[in-house]
Amino acid sequence: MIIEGSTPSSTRGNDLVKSGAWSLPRPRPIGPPYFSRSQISAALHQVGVLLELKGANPFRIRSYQNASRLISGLSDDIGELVASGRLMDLKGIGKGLGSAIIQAVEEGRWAGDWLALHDETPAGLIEMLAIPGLGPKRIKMLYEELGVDSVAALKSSCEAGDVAPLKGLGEKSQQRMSDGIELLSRFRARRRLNVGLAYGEAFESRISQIDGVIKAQLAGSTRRRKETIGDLDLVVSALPVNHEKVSKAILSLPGIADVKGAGDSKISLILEASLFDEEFSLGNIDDNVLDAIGGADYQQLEASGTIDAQIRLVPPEVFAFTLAYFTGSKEHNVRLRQRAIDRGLKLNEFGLIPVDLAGELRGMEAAQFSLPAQTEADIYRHLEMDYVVPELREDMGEMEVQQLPELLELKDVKGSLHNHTTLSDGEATLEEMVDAARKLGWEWLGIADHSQSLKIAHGLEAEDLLKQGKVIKSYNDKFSDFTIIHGTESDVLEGGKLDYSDDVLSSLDYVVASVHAIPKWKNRDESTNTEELIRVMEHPSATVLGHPTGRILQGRDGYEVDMNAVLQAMSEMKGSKIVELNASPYRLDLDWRLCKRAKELGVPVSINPDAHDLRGLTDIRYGVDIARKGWLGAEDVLNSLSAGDLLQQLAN
Ligand code: DGT
Ligand code: CA
Ligand code: ZN
Repeated sequence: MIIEGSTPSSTRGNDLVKSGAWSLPRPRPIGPPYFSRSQISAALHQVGVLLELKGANPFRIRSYQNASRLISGLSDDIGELVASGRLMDLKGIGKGLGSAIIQAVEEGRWAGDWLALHDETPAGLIEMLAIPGLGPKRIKMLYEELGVDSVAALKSSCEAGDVAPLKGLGEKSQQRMSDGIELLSRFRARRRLNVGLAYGEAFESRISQIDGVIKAQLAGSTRRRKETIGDLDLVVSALPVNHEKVSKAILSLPGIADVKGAGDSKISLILEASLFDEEFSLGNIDDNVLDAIGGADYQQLEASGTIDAQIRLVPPEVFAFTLAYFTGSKEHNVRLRQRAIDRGLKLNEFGLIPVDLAGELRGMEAAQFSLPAQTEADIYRHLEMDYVVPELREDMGEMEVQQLPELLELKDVKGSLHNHTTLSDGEATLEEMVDAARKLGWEWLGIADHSQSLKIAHGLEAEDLLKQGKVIKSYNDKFSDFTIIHGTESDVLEGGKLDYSDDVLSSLDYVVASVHAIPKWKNRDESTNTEELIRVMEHPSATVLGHPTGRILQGRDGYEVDMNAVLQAMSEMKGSKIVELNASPYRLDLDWRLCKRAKELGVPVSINPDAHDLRGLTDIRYGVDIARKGWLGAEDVLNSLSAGDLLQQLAN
């Protein structure tokens, strides 16, 4: 079955071109109005840009740009504006443009010349519009002067140095284009967990509310809480009689930039940020991090970004099997299938089928003989093993271990150590941070502002740090139900030394030692870095190793370091040496694969949002996700301790 209106609106057939936000919006199946105000505005904007690419009359281009702005700034409902005839009265909406809008809103069809404009523009030029900082004028010039007609062609031209000599450009523009292409390809390949979860959870919730849907659940790498996400996978359960209706309703949800395919049981979509009720925002990004991920160009990409989603629509009795299959990981599934084979069973996305009953039958036909499973736990039970939570399904030992660990939960968290205030580069005061931490239900909060040598982050002079200590002490004297714990994020200096004198350092409750001279560390070999990190942690005052590799996800790799050796050395040092799991979704450093190692070595983990504002504290959730993925339980992390127990451990 092909669902009406589901043919991909981009018919150019180039899989590399994620046209996404760059096709004219698709009409909602139920109308009029067939389009929303923001869709009409977006379409006008697109037509303006395409006209510019084509080199149309500047007045004509401007009339589309102005109309787009005008419509997006209106507060009236577009349907009413059209129905009442008031649209044509608006200053700036000419006759031709106005009737095109009316046709779209009332009939769900875009004007023929708008569609033609899309079809006659080379796909590669549209693709190039996604490169941050590159507009239609320059694309047109590159096309005319150099014959550049795709992102790949532009990349080669930049590499060959053909772009710089063009009029009005130069080495700097050429470099900027190169960087933009690199940023775009990185951005398109994978997205960070927080972005995947934001889109995935919003879409899951919208689908759950559709009439006829029994259950909708996010699967794939997002459900397994991988640090980055390729695409979203969702499994939806509904009675077969409702499948057609549910499919149609899914396709009419807001936030769908494009439909790549839609069939009886599988829908393939591109989602965009209009999925969210409120404007999509990831909040403030720490300057240092923003720099590593592409600065303003990155913010532009994120705002207009899209993410692919695969949806499987299945009958309720198959749901648990399909969910398990599409949750993966592939490696975990391979192990499960082998376990099934060993028991004379065949496991697939449709069921767990006794081989002797199904014979030669395949797919859903064979599935009628499946063992029943209401939930995934039933599947594991049939395979004679304990339920494995999604985070652990990576074939990292979960199939062999006698007993799976009881994992940390968000509700176990009583506080976190590494957070900033306005004294260094934070956006909230100490009092505001404490208030927010109390609201999260925490019992204590660690403040570790930057140290004096880190000038760009307004590191504190020793004197100010000590003053901060006095303020904290008087707070703690006043309140008995909440404790502020005083530390510093001491910059690691030349030769593996810590910032501040030993006297100052030993007056604090704890010291987070963090490397910020990333370029220098990236220019050195692994053994030098490893030795230096070990030397840092040997300092009697060094308690927590902050963001241990300095990586920025989707931005830069960390410096080379043998973390196994560092953790091993830390486990043998005198006193309590702690490794940070930085919970910022841009870092998630310590890597989850190494959390398990820290646990085996008995090195406690401190999960830290590294919050620079109030919202930043809530990043703790990603840290908990990654800690779970790394097999950590409440007993393996400092965050679950009471303030008293924590202070005692830190005093060791
Ligand atoms: P991603 O999207 O790259 O972040 O990672 P996943 O894990 O979401 O992978 P994806 O989207 O390719 O597929 C979702 C799940 O579906 C995957 O974790 C396991 C299952 N799956 C997909 N393709 C295969 C396959 O060829 N064989 C097996 N055994 N499982 C597959
Ligand atoms: Ca996926
Ligand atoms: Zn830091």
